[in-house]
Amino acid sequence: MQVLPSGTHLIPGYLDRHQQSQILKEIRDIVRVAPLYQPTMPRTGKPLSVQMTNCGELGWVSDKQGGYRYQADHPVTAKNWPPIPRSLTNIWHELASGSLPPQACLINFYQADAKMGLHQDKDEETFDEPVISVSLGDTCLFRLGSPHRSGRTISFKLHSGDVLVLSDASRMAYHGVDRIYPDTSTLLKNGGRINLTLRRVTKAP
Ligand code: MD3
Ligand code: FE
Repeated sequence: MQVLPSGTHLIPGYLDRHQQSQILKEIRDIVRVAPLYQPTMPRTGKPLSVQMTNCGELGWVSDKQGGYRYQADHPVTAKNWPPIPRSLTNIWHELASGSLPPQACLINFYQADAKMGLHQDKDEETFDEPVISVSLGDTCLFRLGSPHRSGRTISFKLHSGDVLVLSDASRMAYHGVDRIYPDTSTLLKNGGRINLTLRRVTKAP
């Protein structure tokens, strides 16, 4: 068995198939009003391979001009993000007990060739609360390091229904998605992987 860095809690199969389908249906409703878009890198304008949208009062966005940031509106439609479904806020309160409710839920969609380079999540004003990640659809190879870019990393798979909680030391850990394993889940009709990350963004008032 693999030892995860302190503050990392992986809960394999936290969501059963019925719960996964229910959440997927809610995500499809969200994507209908807040369509997936292709974010681009700050300065270079190079597209990320992952398509994104959000729900919640704030959403994470990135483009050439404005860089990485949180904002209340969709960058293409200019409409406010739809609310985070109860099914997801419930998971947050089950696993991040005592935290205020999540403000942001980033929805990442990976097709077979998409990946996410090693990075830290540091666009939030506060790092005191955990980040909670929900995986749906095809399996991925996830890589988790330390708060130092050159630190050692461990790799493990994330399967549909797995939930990962990153708190304390692991909240600032470098992490990324090295690859998607196509056709490893039947949850999404046309394949691919969805990752949902629930976060607090602003400092408590
Ligand atoms: C470790 N997403 O959206 S989720 C991201 O699978 C992101 O889509 C990946 O990295 C994905 O920023 C990984 C697991 C995850 C999320 C946030 C973390 C791991 C984390 C924050 C700190 C440390
Ligand atoms: Fe991240």
